[in-house]
Amino acid sequence: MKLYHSAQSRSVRPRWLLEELGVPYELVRLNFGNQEHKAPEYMKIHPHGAVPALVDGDIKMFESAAICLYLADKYADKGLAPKIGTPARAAYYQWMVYSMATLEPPIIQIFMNTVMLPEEQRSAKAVEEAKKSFTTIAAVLEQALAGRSFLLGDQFSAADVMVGSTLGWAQFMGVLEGHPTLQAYVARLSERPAFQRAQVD
Ligand SMILES: N[C@@H](CCC(=O)N[C@@H](CS)C(=O)NCC(=O)O)C(=O)O
Repeated sequence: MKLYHSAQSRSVRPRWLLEELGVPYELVRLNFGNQEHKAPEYMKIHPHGAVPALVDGDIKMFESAAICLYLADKYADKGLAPKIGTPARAAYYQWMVYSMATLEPPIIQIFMNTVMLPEEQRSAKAVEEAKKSFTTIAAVLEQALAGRSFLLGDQFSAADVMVGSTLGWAQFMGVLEGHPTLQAYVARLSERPAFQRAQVD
């Protein structure tokens, strides 16, 4: 199994999950500076030339959430995805999709307009709108995490990898200020040895 990765990118998500699962895999580091992610051979694996991508035998796939869903099910015995058809599984799907469809977009908008874009292209209005949207999302997540260690309760799951890593990105931009439950959640996740192993360059 090969995971295509670049440091401090979304490929940390499946890398973290693989470390939690404790299964063997090969980490293939792509050097963005050398445009290795746009090489024709790699574009056959990820047609957008982005990370992460996973190759597992005949399977090749991309999208961090999809890869995490696949891995957690492939190693179901490790208990990082609830059983299909259970209430916990419903919540698990909900948070997995929420991480990408609802939580990540305002964070991307803030990142683009405070870090990524050249200064003359940044929009303060876009940042303000995204922060407003994030405030609503943060309230929903704070309620979901009130009195519990993880999104599904006491049991850590792949949903925590997706939501937690995305919140970690928000924290990097200072957006978690005033959200102590979310800060504590990110801190709790950051203490996990598997999380720390996934950050090593
Ligand atoms: N929705 C995708 C986003 C993938 C993505 O945009 N990855 C970034 C790194 S965080 C990338 O590889 N960017 C390089 C590029 O698109 O050229 C996922 O979650 O896997």
